[in-house]
Amino acid sequence: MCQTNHGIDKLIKSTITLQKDTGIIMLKSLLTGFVTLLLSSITPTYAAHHEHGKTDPTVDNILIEEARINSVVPGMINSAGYMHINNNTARDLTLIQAKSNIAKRVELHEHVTTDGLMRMQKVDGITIPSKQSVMLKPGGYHIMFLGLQQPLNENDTAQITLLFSDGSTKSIMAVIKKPQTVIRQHNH
Ligand SMILES: [Cu+2]
Repeated sequence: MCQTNHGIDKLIKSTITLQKDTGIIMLKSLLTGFVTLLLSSITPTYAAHHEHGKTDPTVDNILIEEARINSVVPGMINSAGYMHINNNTARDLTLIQAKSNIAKRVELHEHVTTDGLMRMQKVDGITIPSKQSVMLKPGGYHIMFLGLQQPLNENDTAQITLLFSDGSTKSIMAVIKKPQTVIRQHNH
């Protein structure tokens, strides 16, 4: 009995203290408001991040390295582009098309040797197995730029858009560099 009374007494006392000291109450409500604001600002960020992870876009899991296009001397109408394509997705992907404003036509090519002669030919696609990479390089797969619409000077850059079999696209910037290997020009 005595304890209960003492408790009530304490409560009354503390209420009075709080009412007296409005400064503390204001500080308390400010703090509560700040915490609420902090929580509300964290929640959407977390939700957005979670959403991003859930969507897992293919395009973020295709890594392009060392993209380059051969520079040309005046009079040359075609050029070739190379790059390493890393497929970090869980499925095989096929590069089915490349696009660029630098040429009238852009094709996917490979080099083949028949009767000791190396020549280029068009391919329908270049498949990059899941978790593997494919190198587009001189003497192998390459992107062919036919009917150049602009000069290709060393150290300039040009945009290439890659289209993959699952419908995803990826735009990259390729650096224009001096050809590493002399490749037989083909006649289109
Ligand atoms: Cu070619």
